[in-house]
Amino acid sequence: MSVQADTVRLVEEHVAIEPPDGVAVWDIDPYGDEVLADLPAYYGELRARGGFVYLSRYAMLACGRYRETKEVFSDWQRFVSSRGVGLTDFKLQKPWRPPSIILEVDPPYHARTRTVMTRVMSPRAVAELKQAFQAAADTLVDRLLSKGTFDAVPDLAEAYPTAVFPQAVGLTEIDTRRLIDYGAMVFNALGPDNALRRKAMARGPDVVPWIMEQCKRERLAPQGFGADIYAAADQGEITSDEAGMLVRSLLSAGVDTTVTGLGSAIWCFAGNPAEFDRLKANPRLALPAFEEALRLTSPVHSFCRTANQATEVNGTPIPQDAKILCVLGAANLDPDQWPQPDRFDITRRPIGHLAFGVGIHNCVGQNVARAEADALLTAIARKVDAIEFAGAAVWRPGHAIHALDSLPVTFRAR
Ligand code: OVV
Repeated sequence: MSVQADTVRLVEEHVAIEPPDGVAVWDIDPYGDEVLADLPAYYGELRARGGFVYLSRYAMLACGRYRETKEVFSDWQRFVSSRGVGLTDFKLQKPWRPPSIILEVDPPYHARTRTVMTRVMSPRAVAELKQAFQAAADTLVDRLLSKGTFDAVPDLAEAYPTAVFPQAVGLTEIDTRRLIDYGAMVFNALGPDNALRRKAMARGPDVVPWIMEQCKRERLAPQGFGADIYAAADQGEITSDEAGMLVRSLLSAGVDTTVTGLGSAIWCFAGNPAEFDRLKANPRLALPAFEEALRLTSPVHSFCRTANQATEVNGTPIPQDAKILCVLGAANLDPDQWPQPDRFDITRRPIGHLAFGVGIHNCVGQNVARAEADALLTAIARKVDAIEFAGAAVWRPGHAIHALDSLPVTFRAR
């Protein structure tokens, strides 16, 4: 029996490439506990080693400089998503669930599903939710102020999106735990079969059947993103099976991401009281502040692409079939792109950050995420005088998500 199941070279799930000429070989495990416990340190080391590094443990490439990461992410023809955006190459190994019909596909198929989702979460559609989002934010912030000291991960970051997003989708049964745990499965499935992935996947038998049930038309409210997706099926734009799969995408990507982004935004303000003072003085900075918190903390820290052909990026040869770990979190802190990258500056307006990705697969729900953040940070700016740490912030290891596990804070009323 192998006692080293977690330290063997895990390459059977994708094509093992040889290190290209001029690329540094790095024997780090980017999915190891030590790395995931301190991502910013790893980001800096990754960028320092070059535009690309060869991860010997996985026989694949990684990039973390802004220029290369953006180029790989921007070119869906050379760097495909249809072979999976995690370590598994769907050409070689069966994915753990039927692939997403929007994330894990390429053009031309991608355009059809993407068009539906773009319309369903258009600025106009999201604007209609603003009042409900603001009312829920005001109520939650009042409740948190009456508590005073609380853990901002469960009590704020998880509480807010799960109070507004499932309703926006039109779920008629809301199970916060299962929604959050499904996100943890989907994102941790992108990494190797290690203890972290197994722990998340262990929730599958309880969570997956429940999620799939909620995607059915008869389970969804007559109004909401879910109903709007099924309306596209009525128009013949997609099939009704595809509609169910797109609802699954909403539930895959819409909960843990916003939970994480909002929690990390509060962490940014707790650590930067002068920036919180600027937000209080001008609550209209709520959105630019959220954008900056996304750049600084990158809720989705990494996604992979697969090179569908031999090519070259900024002088580095890329072998055909290479998996490339694109470390968005590292690109968002690249000093060649961002002056004083580690500074939280709510007026920076970090146009071009990669926290929502870039290219044809960039986050289709970003208007919804921004609407949630705008409502919540606006409520906080109006009602809260100070945000103080009430204990140590603890980060949670994740194969793709960079999230807080615990954030004890005190809200002082204005
Ligand atoms: C993890 C993730 C991100 C974006 C979309 C999806 C999943 C999906 O299931 O479509």
